[in-house]
Amino acid sequence: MSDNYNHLIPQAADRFTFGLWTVGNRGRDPFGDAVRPPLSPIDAVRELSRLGAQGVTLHDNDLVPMEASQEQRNQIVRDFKMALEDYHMQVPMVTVNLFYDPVFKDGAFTSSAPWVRRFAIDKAKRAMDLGVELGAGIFVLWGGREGAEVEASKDPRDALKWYREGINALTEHILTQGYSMRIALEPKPNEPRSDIYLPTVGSMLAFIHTLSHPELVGVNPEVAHAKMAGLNPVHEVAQAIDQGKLFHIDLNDQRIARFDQDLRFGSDDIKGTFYLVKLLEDSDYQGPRHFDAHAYRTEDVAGVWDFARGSMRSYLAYREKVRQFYQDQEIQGALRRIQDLNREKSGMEDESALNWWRERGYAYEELDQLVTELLLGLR
Ligand code: GLT
Ligand code: MN
Ligand code: MN
Repeated sequence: MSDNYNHLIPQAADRFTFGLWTVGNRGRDPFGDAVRPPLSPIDAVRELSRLGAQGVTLHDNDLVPMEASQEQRNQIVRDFKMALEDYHMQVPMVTVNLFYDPVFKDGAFTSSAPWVRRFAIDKAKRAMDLGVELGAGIFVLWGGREGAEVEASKDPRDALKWYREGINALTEHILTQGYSMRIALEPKPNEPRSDIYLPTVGSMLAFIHTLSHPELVGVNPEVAHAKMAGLNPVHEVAQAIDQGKLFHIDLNDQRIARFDQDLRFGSDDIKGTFYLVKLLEDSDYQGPRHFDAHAYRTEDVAGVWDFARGSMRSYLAYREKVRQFYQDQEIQGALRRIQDLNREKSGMEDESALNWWRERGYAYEELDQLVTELLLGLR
């Protein structure tokens, strides 16, 4: 993919990041085994740096195996930090894996068992410590196992109370340790649980206001998760921005009414992606553009790097389309005409004004066609 489009070459200032688990995804699915070899965190850092990413993100166990001794852990972290320095890469966000180990099969923070809840909270605190050591300012929490299949097994009000206690323990940890870290909760409606608690951005935002330190907690919306819930990711992200709660974002793509696909960003829903990039670029969101997706299972190692390169390149291409949207005379003219019409009859309250508003057309067909043609490369 070589060309003369310099604006499609990622720069550190674009703040592109990838989870170690994304490029490290080995293509396992519920029906088939791994199709790609393991990728070491240091190799991921080197390759992503070469491709123009600004950083990587990780779960505690993407870097430090669950069974590592304290000594092994320290050595792994030392080597990793050296690689970050060598390749000028950052770790703006870390998260904790509270879903893989069978101990969490009926939930972590929302487990009915106090022992499991305590274990989950301690593990999350240690992941935060690791994050601080790596320079991360954001701690993402995706409660993948916080859900249920058998509603009779626990009262959802208890689950929410325990969830709240868990997050409160983490903000307490931030404050007692003096960390400058904020938490971003990531909603998802289902998978791997039948129903996951707090399934949308809206429910997370309402929950955040019940916490003891809501100022330390925001959201990490994911495009695919909103689509799985049948929602419009642009509106989900807009609501987070409106509340000052967009702390982080997971970029990918998803077809509706499908399993959790984690498709490459911007690869499926071209119009939806355009409006999401437009929203992010129009807003004052300064955080990372974090890709949480993976290469198709058909791909070998080379395909993984095509996936990573394509994710960033597409973001920049969409961003370029946003620039063209603002420079396009016809699009801007159509928008101006619409705004002018919206100001019609102001001050008039008679029957004729009422009828004018009833009968008027909004000319959105013309506007939408212009945007469609812009995205199709006809403009
Ligand atoms: C997992 C999930 C993602 C979360 C990651 C963070 S892990 O792959 O599907 O949406 O963001 O825990
Ligand atoms: Mn995610
Ligand atoms: Mn996901």
